[in-house]
Amino acid sequence: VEASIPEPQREAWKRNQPEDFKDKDGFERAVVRHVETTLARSMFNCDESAAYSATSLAIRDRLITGWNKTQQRQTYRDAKRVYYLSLEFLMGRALDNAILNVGLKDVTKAGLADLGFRMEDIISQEHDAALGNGGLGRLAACFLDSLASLNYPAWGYGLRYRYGIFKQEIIDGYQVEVPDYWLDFNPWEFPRHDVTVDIQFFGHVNKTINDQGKTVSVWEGGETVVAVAYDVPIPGYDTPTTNNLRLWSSKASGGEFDFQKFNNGDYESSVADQQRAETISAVLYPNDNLERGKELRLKQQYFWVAASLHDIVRRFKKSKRPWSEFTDQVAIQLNDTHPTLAIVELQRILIDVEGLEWDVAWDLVTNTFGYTNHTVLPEALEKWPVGLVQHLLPRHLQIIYDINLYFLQKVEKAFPKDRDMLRRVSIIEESQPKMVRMAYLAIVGSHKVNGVAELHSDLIKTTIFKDFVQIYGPDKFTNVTNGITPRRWLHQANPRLAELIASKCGGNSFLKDLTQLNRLEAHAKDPNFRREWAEIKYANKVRLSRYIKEANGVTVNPAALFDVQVKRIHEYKRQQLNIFGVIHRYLALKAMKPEDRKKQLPRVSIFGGKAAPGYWMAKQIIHLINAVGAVVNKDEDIGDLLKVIFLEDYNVSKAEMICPASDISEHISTAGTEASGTSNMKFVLNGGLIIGTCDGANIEITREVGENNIFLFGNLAEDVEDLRHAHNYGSHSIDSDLDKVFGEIEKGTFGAPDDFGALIAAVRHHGDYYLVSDDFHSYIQTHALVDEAYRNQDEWVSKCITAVARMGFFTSDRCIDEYAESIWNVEPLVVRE
Ligand code: 4GP
Repeated sequence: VEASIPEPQREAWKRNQPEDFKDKDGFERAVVRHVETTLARSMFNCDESAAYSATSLAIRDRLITGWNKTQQRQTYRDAKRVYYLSLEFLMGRALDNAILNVGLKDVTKAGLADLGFRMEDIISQEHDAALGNGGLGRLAACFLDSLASLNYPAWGYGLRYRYGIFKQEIIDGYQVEVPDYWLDFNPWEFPRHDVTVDIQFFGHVNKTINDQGKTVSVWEGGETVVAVAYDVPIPGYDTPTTNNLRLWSSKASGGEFDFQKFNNGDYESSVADQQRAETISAVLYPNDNLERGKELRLKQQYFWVAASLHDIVRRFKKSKRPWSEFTDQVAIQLNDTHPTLAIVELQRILIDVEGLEWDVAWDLVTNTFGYTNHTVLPEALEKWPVGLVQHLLPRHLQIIYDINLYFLQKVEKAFPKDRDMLRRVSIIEESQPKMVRMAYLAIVGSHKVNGVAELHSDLIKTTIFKDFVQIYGPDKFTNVTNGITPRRWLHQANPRLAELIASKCGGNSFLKDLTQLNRLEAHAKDPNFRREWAEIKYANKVRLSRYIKEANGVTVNPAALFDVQVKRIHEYKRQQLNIFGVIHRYLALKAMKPEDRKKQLPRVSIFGGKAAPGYWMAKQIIHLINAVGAVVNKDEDIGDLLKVIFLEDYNVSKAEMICPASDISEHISTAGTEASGTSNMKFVLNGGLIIGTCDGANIEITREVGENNIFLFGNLAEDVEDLRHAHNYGSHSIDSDLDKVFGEIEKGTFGAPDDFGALIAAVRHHGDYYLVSDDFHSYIQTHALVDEAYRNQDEWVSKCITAVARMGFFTSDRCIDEYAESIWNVEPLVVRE
């Protein structure tokens, strides 16, 4: 308010508002101006990278005006806002998305052509913003796109990691990690050096008597680190709404470094303090579905949560409303348990700083938060040692103990006969050392808990959170099946298919209302439409084949069936099942007479994905895939019939090229382990079929597209426990075909067998926890069905078209509307231009 221009001078501002360019000439003027003034270059030294920079800056100018107006509108109307707290936002590239969302595709394409560039080349100059590991982070990015596209007043809050997910190199078949320094030139962020928050760590708690004679806790001492805001504009599709993603960066308090120490000659320690502060936001932890319990990670969590809450509370207080209206103004969603400390921090602010009574404060807190669970894997459930929390956040630990005390008192009253219940549900696990169970804290501190697909939401209610359903009743637990943004995952990734679809769906409105895809169904058997459809798929496969040639040096036949599994490498996702299946296929081909072999359908098995650097088994899987590829790809008996490709450094922009080129993709997790999966949706939406287990969103995809348009196999979630039990206590006989595969590996066909011993032993000797052997036969048989179905191309293409026509449900727009209605109670802000 203090910085606002007085009324009499505002006329001059209004007269001089920057004008948005709308046509090609305006675009070109903006690009040339940025090349010459912002970049200080000219037509004599403008390479593609400079053209990318200038194009981004030109488009960015457009975004900023929309962004400013959105912020003004949201402040003015002061409606309830939703805050999405996520430690990961896997955004990918921004330029292409921004061009599409502001409706300047044609203008940009034509303008760049005039200036001597191809739009595709310029777009591919951009480095991915890779501030996430996998599904959880990419979901957050899709949600931001939908929130803006649907005009919700929403903010994302995250950390501005200096290093995002590492870059993967494959050297001699092994994964090697290389740092990803992505901030060299990033036109998509705005440092807000005026928006900072002091964040306290360590110290101690004193009790004092305040003015009103009340005993209050004061958290004192310790050290302070400064959070600086960096804002990233999030443009909605075909709407003036441009929301904000605020990422926090850490820096030392008191400026660059401590001048006192510096002047006293203690250079090293003055610089060391500064570096220690900056370390907090330096690097993304590279684990997917795994928590490691490192102190720095807890520091990151508190740093981010405290800065975000400070911002949220400040914005609320600006409206001068009473605290009782807090939940009419604010909804906060916790993306997994990583931001759970926000619950404790808000309670602390309300009772220690704002002086509210515990119960009044706690009521506000629980009505503010919603918690989304993304996994049932035990190794992913966050727990922090009590001692560590005590040391780092002494006041927060006290509050956690109080939350737990009041909670357990209620439980005891409601379940007086179940003594063990208290031990089971306590937020503090009475182990050695004692641990804070973050998921339980998140449940107790939220009004809604949701899973991310129907099966998953049912499973959390019957397994990990069973007792809490008893305590709170079933209504606190709900499901919001995941979705994806069709803007990026159809229009941007597959422009030709999007155009073909638009020709049958009455233009691009399906991008805003994906259920309109159902108009395609009428054309599923139209030979002309099928031909056009198949041509686009083929062209996308040609593009991927070229990339494979360039990246892997292997020539693949684009007419072959492309079989793709790209996602994080994880035992539960079972890339090992896939590669064992590939070996089985190879052996079968080798055993055939040449004349029979000729009749087989050619296949390209494509893998991609990163393993967490500390996940040894996952790295063994990568090595086996590459070892098999090295043998198969140069086997002259086999030729085009089978190729095995591992694509290095799988990321969002590569996914945009890979999804449109797939015929069949693999979503083959052990039933009950994959919470939802979202790439399954991307592949189907791009006109590929999927082979999958009855797991996660595969089940709902089947419901939507129909059983004839998906290849399901394997054991069901309800049988997994019994099977595991039988492995451990009965005799576990290995599937005979799988045994042959193991025999071949052990013969040394794919290099030193010792390298792969652990993968085999996991199945043979260590209980086959992921049911690889149990599902192997059904997996192989189902792949035979895939081959058979693919031979009938007309039928196959019809299936693909039908499946796409029925994918409307899986847009993230539907998810966001569901969250808004059933969890956040927020409404879109109607935009009156
Ligand atoms: C992932 C789940 O593994 C995946 O099934 C789901 O689709 C995705 O979240 C989004 O909900 N979980 C993680 C994680 O990425 O680190 O727990």
